[in-house]
Amino acid sequence: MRGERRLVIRRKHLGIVALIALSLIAAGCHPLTNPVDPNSTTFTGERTSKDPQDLPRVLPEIVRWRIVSESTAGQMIGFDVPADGSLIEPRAPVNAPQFFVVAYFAETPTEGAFEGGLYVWAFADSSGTSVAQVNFDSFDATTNSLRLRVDTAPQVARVRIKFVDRNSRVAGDAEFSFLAGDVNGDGVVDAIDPSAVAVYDGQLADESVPATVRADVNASGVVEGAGIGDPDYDAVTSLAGSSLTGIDFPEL
Ligand SMILES: [Ca+2]
Ligand SMILES: [Ca+2]
Repeated sequence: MRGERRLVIRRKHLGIVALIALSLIAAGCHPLTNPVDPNSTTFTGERTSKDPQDLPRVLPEIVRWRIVSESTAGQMIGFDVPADGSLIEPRAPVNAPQFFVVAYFAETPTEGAFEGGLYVWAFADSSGTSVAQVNFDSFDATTNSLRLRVDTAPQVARVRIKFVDRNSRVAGDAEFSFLAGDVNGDGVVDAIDPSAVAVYDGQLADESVPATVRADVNASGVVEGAGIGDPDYDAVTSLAGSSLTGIDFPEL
């Protein structure tokens, strides 16, 4: 499934447009015509092009991606998403909404930088019919990060997400996978995964020890998985048999 949404962050945009229009009127300019031939030797203006690569990038580059989930204690805990697509998100959180994907921009987006931009996503599962929705959640000006909420996150899927600006220039993209119960991250849920939970039984999910976050399969904030009857252990055993084998990353 592929989807896309317009970026809807607007800050004083209408005011800026009005200001520019008034300035052009005051200067006697008309913004829609250019009397100078761009191919003449006297042309000093900036050439325009339909090729996005020739246009400036409006949105800053995205330099970091994370996937996080809110624990029952209210903490946002998760993982950095490496560029090689190797991250497998193993959790099946008890809380809803389930997951947030966070994109960190290299610098503060300029006024109106989000105007006309898009984020695009695609999910692929074994049947090709994953129906997850990705919705804008918030923008944090302190960390220059934009947070997307993944509703009805699939338990087995390959995912791609991309941001493009109004010039169709890519600000950044990410790929990762969901495989609930794959605590050791090898792409299958089998008999090894419950033992990977049991190792961390009783420990808090701690980002400085990513294996504890992986073992906290229900994202409660603590690993409860010594054996049968413990929530994280039971969650993994109930998911045994699922796999990412044969599922390719979708096109965007
Ligand atoms: Ca596994
Ligand atoms: Ca837990």
